[in-house]
Amino acid sequence: MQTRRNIYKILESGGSEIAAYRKGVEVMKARSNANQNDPTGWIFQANMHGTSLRNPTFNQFWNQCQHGSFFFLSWHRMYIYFFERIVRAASGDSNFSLPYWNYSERNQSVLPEPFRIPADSSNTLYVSQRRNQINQGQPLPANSVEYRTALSYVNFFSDIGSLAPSFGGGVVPGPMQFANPNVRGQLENQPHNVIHTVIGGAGWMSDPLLAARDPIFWLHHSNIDRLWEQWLNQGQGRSNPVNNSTWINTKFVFFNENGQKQEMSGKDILDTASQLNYIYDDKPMTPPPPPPTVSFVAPRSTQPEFLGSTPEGKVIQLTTNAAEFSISPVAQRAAFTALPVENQRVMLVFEGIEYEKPPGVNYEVYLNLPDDNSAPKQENYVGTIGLFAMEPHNHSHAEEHSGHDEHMAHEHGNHDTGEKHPKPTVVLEATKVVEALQKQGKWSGQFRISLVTTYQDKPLSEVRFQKISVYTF
Ligand SMILES: [Cu+2]
Repeated sequence: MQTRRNIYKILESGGSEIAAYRKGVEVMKARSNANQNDPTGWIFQANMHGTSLRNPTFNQFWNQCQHGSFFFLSWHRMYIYFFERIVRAASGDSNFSLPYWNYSERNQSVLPEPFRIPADSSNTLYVSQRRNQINQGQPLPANSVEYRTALSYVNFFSDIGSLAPSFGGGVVPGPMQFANPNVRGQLENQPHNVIHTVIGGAGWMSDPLLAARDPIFWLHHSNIDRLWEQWLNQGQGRSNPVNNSTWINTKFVFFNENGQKQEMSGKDILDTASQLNYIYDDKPMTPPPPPPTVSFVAPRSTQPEFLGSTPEGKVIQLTTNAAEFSISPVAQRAAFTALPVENQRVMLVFEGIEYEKPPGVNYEVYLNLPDDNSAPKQENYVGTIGLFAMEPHNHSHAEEHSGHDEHMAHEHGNHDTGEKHPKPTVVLEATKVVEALQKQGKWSGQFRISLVTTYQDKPLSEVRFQKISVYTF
């Protein structure tokens, strides 16, 4: 049995994982340099997640990553499982397990030192294509690492077309690299997407076509995989979608440490210990701290009740680091000022999100901030929209490339404005903020929604929302 350990514990108490990871990454990079089509090479493995490179023989194995659907967690579990085996063999350390980075612990929110220092090419775990603040050792912003809200959702998935939030994402009929019409799963949005963009800035981790080239990608996904285990361990009805035959039976293709093709499907990865021979060092775990909202089973098939939205047909275009929108509940729901009714939930829905290339920012969402120009207050914080893996990738426009070039500018999406792309939706729950404001007598029934980028930087590409709506369950 292999144990995936906390990277900070490894740094404190010693362990062979970091040296083995260095060695493994080095060997894998050398393989890519010798033969770019070696499936156990560093770049090939990253291409399996995403790439703008094209190769007639290998296209079928590349660009497989699953985002925006209920395959998000299962596909990434399979992906890092085979990667871990490849590193183990390449490193020559048969005990190697992929560490995880638990950035949500306050004293562990700095990018672990081996990934930052030395900050040059002698360090195979360092890449310069990250946000400067992160490589300089600044802690990740506190809001960005919030995971308890995601873990509070009991339902793994939501149905096609439903606006209901879920832990693991929306149902899709089959694999889709960017399942954009869907509502993002809560764990995928935050912390997963948010952390990608916080680390990446204008660099690799913000872009699904380059993200897996950063050695920290794999520790981030090891942590997301661990949070899936934590979610299950909380019980109270939480379970994997074992009755959904699409989720259980859809096969994905990977390569093992010998470069042999391997197929895997949902039914092969339900129990990490008995099926994949690994556990996390915090299992069995004590339940995580109480979530900010009580456990919630979103009604999967009933549609929530519409309360209001920004003007229909007026696309929101964001090029700034902050913006504000007002929404008045529709007339017949004026009684909404009496919220909260017991068990009523309030959801902010950001529909039809779109950009041409990764914007490298996230928008934090605040509700009804005071008009005094003070810094955004935590009691008004609803959640963060993680702007990752949402752009309308259109591979047919990319050129054929035979070589690999890490710094190659690549075509993002399709600039033919006439074409309609399916666009993703993010749902953030505002119930606790509405309740808190009401308790203080500050709730007017109006929704004033503020969007603020985490580092006060502007998006690298215009971010568009079809509209922002408010719904209640
Ligand atoms: Cu990811």
